[in-house]
Amino acid sequence: MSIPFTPWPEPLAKRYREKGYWSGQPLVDIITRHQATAADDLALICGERCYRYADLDRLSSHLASHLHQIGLRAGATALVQLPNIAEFYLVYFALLKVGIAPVNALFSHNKVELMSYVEQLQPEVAIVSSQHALFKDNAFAQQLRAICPVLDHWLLEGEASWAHSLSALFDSPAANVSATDWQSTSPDQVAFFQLSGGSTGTPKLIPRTHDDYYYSVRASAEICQINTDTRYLCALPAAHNFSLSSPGSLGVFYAGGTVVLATDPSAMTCFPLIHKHGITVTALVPPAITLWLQAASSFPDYLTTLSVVQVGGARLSEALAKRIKPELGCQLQQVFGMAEGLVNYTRLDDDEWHTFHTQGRPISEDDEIKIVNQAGERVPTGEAGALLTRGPYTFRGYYLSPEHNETAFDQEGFYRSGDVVKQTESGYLIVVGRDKDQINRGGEKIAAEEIENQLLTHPSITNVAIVSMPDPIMGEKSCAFVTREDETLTAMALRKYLRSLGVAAYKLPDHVEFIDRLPETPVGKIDKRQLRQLIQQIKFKQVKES
Ligand code: OOB
Repeated sequence: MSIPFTPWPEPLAKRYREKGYWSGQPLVDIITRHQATAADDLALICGERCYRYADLDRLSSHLASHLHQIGLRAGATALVQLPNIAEFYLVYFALLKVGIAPVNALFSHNKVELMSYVEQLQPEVAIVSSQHALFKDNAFAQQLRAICPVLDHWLLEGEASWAHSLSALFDSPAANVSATDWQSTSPDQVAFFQLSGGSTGTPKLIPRTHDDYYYSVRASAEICQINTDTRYLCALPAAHNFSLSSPGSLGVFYAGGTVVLATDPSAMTCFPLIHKHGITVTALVPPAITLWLQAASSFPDYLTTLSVVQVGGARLSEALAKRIKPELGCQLQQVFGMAEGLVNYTRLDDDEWHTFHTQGRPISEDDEIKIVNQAGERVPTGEAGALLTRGPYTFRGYYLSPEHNETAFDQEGFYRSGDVVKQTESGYLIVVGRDKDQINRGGEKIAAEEIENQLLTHPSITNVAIVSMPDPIMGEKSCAFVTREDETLTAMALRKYLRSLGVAAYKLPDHVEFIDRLPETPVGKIDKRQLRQLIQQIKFKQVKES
């Protein structure tokens, strides 16, 4: 049984193979390749726990044997939700070994997101943590089971009695199962699912094949000059495409370096870890960089080993970009990527202009970039337009979403990223805006339509539009413009309502404006441009008055 996905057209697939991008290796090769030569090298540090490459391989095989023993086979899917702990990688590699494709939900995800993933994927196994409020008892697990009758197996990290303990499954292999019994999926098939930031009503899943993802990991490790001496601090959510593969922990494992896990990207958490473990590289979103810059002078000597800090996920201002070297003492690398595929990096030997002013250039010479105007025609170099892309590691279709895929791709199979960019003569991209209906809250993506749909289920709300508003730290925050039937409905009640539905906390509107009527465009659509201007005026007035 194989997992359905939209394949690349054969001529392109042939080209990607011939050029060596698609190597025909399964993703788990990232750790198994070290067993002959570097099994004893330090791979992962999580708190006081240290894992060598041999340990990653052995422990993930133990879990793989249990997954096999309970009857799970290649072609199945899994729901995984774990915080930044070593088990995240052990589980990931175990699932890859037996050919079960996981979706790795963010730990900040809540009922709404998990229900949507489970509904779409129909996983047979869920691996979750009792640290998460949803899994303190089995009530929510039963709700998931109700929408997914095949979800028979629950493995729980942490203390709770209602499911099998995950940690026990690492202790020893299952009886009568050996590594020759199980098999990963074929390298040209789906390895796992990435999460789309989304701009539609339901969160979309991105099938990633072994071939395409492994290429992006190898090429990223090379561009970022990762080697056995690299000590990478993973401070963003481990499942995010940036911290997983750009080059992320997988790039570091591939190159034989060491990954150190941080629970969160705050300076208070990260600076002592950098100091203690001699961290050389890390990846951050712009709001975290702002906080690091504020804290750095109070911690002299803590960051001396740090040589590169990557910043991506949202636009980094030039002003911040220029402060990184003098104040943190390390080099900046800008990263503009997406879970759907395309990743751009400024190169470590770029001049200052490219490093400060651009968001980098694509990984591959076979990443095809199209920048078009509203009529869909290519714009001249240097002019802004909508970014479309296709290439050896950019997906060709969201999971089981034929209708949405019709509009998400153009006739030639280029993915419409929803970003508005300019390309320099030197081939670098500058992100200037967005034409997708999404709020980028400091790297966390909110699909406006998803939250609007949730709010429209409230009996007192007659209409709603979610737009971004500028924020000095987060870059953007979210603002809901609401028309209501009941004048007593408050912003607090509305947020409470969303929380009761189980929407992830970061998606709750930061600000609510009640309004008599939502402005419309000449064709009768809600005029979000006008609303974005309106909230800026309101905020500006409030600042002036205070
Ligand atoms: C990364 O991935 P996603 O899937 O969470 O978000 C992708 C979107 C992009 O389409 C763009 O709108 C925005 O996030 N974005 C940036 C950016 N990096 C991402 N906007 C401006 N400047 C940047 N440097 O965010 C992601 C995936 C892999 C590597 C890095 C980031």
